[in-house]
Amino acid sequence: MKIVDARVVVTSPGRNFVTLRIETDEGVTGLGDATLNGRELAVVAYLRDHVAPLLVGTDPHRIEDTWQYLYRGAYWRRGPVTMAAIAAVDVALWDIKAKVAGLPLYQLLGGASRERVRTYGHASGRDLPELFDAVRARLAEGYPAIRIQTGVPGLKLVYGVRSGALSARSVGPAVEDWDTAAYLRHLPAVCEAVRNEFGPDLPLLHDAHHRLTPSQAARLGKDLEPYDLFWLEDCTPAENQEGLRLVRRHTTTPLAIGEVFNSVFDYQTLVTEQLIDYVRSSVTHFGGVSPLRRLFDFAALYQIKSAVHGPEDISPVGMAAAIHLDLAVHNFGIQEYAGHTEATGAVFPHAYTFTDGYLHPGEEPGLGVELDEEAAAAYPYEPAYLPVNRLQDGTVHDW
Ligand code: CS2
Ligand code: MG
Repeated sequence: MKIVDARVVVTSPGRNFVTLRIETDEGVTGLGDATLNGRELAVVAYLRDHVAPLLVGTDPHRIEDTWQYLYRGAYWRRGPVTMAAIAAVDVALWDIKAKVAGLPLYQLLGGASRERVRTYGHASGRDLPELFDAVRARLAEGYPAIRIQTGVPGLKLVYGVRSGALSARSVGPAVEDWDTAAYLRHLPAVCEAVRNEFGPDLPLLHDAHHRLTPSQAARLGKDLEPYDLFWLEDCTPAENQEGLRLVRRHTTTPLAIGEVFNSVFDYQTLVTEQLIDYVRSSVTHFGGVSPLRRLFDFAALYQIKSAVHGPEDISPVGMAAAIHLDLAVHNFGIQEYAGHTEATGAVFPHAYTFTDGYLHPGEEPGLGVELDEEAAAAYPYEPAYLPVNRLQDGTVHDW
């Protein structure tokens, strides 16, 4: 079997998605997600101009060799653009291999380790009544766990809250405002109110979105201990992996990190020193199914679990790959699932199901996702940026 074509399809059914389609001389095709929110066209160029020509004529079954060829052969290793491009190739080749085998991808990853995949959904509100309504809505949809994000008194636009657009469709980035002291004062009271309203058992998650120093993160983790969070996510920018030592010394609140990581080396200290409890990378941003499975196996040595990143900017192709992995790996933790628009579902018909808060990849051979290119053509790319965060004095802060 030989690859005869590798094409990049950009479509924007509500938000931009970048998809790689690989075609073989035996008519079997594979799909891979290459969406990098806010920098999509960089990955398009990387794939279209530098990778696709190298794939034509190669054997699609040689997934590991192709991965190593693209990773080591580029010389300039790692980084979100490179690894999203390599991920798309890796996933498309796994899609092809599983289709040829006539098996859903999870069967090639060791088969099912569970019956279904537990998810968590997003609930946010500018104030408590709005937040409570959102939690109730997620509970009504069956979510077994819920991430809570809230406005902060005195701030206009805050990450994760309805008016804080995730992928602002604008000429330039929306500007959100931030005040760490106000946030640190406010969040514990929000968690206490949610616990009082919804009880002690509902698994609650919160995403600090990289905004705290290690000592501020330590303080917040400690302040939230009475509310028994399932996790506190991205509590501090974790490129400084050693910073998590300080946090871990002061709090037992479980920690989740890694959605912006694209290499196992980004996690090395965090995992070997057990500084975190969940690894958050997505298939799309970590180089594909092949390296993400290796990360999960590495994390398992330290009793750390998977928690694949799954917001709306991971396409149904990337989501399907994640769900196959989630079903198969032993140290599965939880899967983020924000769902997609109806238009996205029409562009990417898929076999995976979301039922009462749990996902299943389905039994279709391969990933179980198709790309309707006619439908995709109706949604041309639109420039879109992620917001930028500024402190009250105008200083750029982590978003
Ligand atoms: C967030 C993401 O889902 C999460 O945990 O951190 O929504 C993140 O803000 C977006 O993926 C950025 O594109
Ligand atoms: Mg996050």
